[in-house]
Amino acid sequence: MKRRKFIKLSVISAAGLVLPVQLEGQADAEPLLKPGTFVTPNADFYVLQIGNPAVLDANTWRMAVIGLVEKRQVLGLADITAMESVTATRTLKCIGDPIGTEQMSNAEWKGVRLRDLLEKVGPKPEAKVVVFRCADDYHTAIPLADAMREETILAYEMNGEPLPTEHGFPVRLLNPGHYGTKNPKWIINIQLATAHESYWEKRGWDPIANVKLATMIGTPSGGEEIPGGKIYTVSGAAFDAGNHGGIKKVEVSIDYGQTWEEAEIWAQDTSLAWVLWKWEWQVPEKAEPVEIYARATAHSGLTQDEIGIEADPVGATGYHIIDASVVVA
Ligand SMILES: Nc1nc2c(c(=O)[nH]1)N[C@H]1C(S)=C(S)[C@@H](COP(=O)(O)O)O[C@H]1N2
Ligand SMILES: [Mo]
Repeated sequence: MKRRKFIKLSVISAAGLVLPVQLEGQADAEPLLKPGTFVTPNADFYVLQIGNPAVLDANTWRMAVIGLVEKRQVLGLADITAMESVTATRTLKCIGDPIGTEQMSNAEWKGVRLRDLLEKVGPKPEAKVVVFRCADDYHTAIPLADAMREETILAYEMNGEPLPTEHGFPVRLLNPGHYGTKNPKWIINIQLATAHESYWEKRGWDPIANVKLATMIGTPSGGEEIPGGKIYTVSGAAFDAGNHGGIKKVEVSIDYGQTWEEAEIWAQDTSLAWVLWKWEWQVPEKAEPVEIYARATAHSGLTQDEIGIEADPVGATGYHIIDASVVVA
């Protein structure tokens, strides 16, 4: 067997406990990621935060918008839901997620444009960042220019329901192009400022947190036995959060990256959502171990590299590789 030229990624990170989902290891099982699971149900959406979820009461919740503004405001939930709403499909991914694990999910969100709210308060010219303080003592900041983008949303609904407690009820930020760290939940205070050092930056993580181009294999999972002599559907997701123009193609290799087969993209939305892909493999009738590689190419022309980096501190890169074995009855 050819040795893989691959640096093993570490699997534990400070920005999140990695809790791998237990999969049924059936070779003939339905793919884990398929068009029917393009939108992750709320109950299956990954959950990650520094402590316990904050439990807030919609009736008493207030959000102050303060700092370098012309006219500070204190808003209740009714003030926000009365504003013009937008809906969008958005994928969230944790910066601490080693490529291919489970800290990535996709939902349909409803909310308001953050810029509509910021225009109400009028940022002063010296304001450079928008700081979000949260009920669990988490805090993070984003550049004012990012906050003013049309796609930056304060969300209050997720898949047609009020934001579930664990996903930030009553209001969270959806900040396109950026890992979960820059998508604060349970927001209670928004402050315009000149600079801010955020919770995870103080602990060494990237203050920018741009999502990296990555592909994950959902099926098969590691160690699975794949029956030889049949067609097997390899499938997964790819995502660049729009940072490289969106996913152009996904390829799979079963010969350690010597040759690549193009996968079919069978579910997609804008580049701010993941794409789901599949590749029908005619499995040889020969019992042997196999390593399945997957990589994506973005519209910018960037193709993922085999050699990866660990998640800490800027987010993981490199191929997702699944070790499995072909079995013959
Ligand atoms: N208030 C608050 N918001 C937070 C966090 C947190 O600890 N507290 N964690 C962030 C991180 S690291 C991630 S990956 C996402 C996860 O969002 P989810 O739990 O809705 O999937 O929330 C982000 N927003
Ligand atoms: Mo995260």
